[in-house]
Amino acid sequence: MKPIERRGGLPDLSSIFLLSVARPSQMPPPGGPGIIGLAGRSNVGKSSLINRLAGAHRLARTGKRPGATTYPNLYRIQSGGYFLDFPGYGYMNRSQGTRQISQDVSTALVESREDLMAILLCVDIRRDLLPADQEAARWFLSRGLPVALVLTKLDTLSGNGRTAPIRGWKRWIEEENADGILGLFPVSARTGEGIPAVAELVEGFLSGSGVSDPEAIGEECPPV
Ligand SMILES: Nc1nc2c(ncn2[C@@H]2O[C@H](COP(=O)(O)OP(=O)(O)O)[C@@H](O)[C@H]2O)c(=O)[nH]1
Ligand SMILES: [Mg+2]
Repeated sequence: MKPIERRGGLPDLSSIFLLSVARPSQMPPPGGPGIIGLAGRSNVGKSSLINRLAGAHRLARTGKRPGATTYPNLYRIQSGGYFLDFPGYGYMNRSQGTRQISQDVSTALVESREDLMAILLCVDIRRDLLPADQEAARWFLSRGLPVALVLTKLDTLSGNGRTAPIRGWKRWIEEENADGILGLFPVSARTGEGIPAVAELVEGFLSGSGVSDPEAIGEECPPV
């Protein structure tokens, strides 16, 4: 794979939208470049994060309407790799049937794609630790997938307001004591704060180096 180029010191993750994946057979054949999954409740800022990482405004559709994304959306990172944006869990306004189908596709992809390298599990920094988020993290980990906890919308909280949620998640990571947890990544897609750490993480996985020292990543967190 050709090395990921850097723009002003940041990995260049420019991407194009490929397709909404209704069936696993629509995915690129296995054995190609790695895939980075994004998961989280709907409206948490997954699409905005992709846009920010890719350096594009309108690549992934963002909006306030929960559940607007039914199927996982696949983006190709030009320098090699993919973003796979899973539909938000916890949305209520889809028919049971559609919800079931889209979950089945997501589950099938998580269980079958060995080229899925890591999950960016997005959590709104203003929300408490919700059972759905904790269960999702455990589920990905149980399938051997490393999970980075991305705390989104960092700009909505001031320095002091950030302390409690970051502490809460740090405590949870300690209690969980799972090898695959890559650390906490507070970010704002709006201001770009925290984005370089996530871009470096993505680049690390796509260039095959993965993350050998999770402690090094933990230090990217603002001091609490
Ligand atoms: N303040 C703030 N709002 C954000 C941020 N990221 C996303 N949003 C807003 O949150 C809403 C949902 O974002 P979206 O990316 O569509 O979430 P998704 O459903 O997880 O893909 C939109 O109104 C975004 O403008 C952020 O970093 N800061
Ligand atoms: Mg979205």
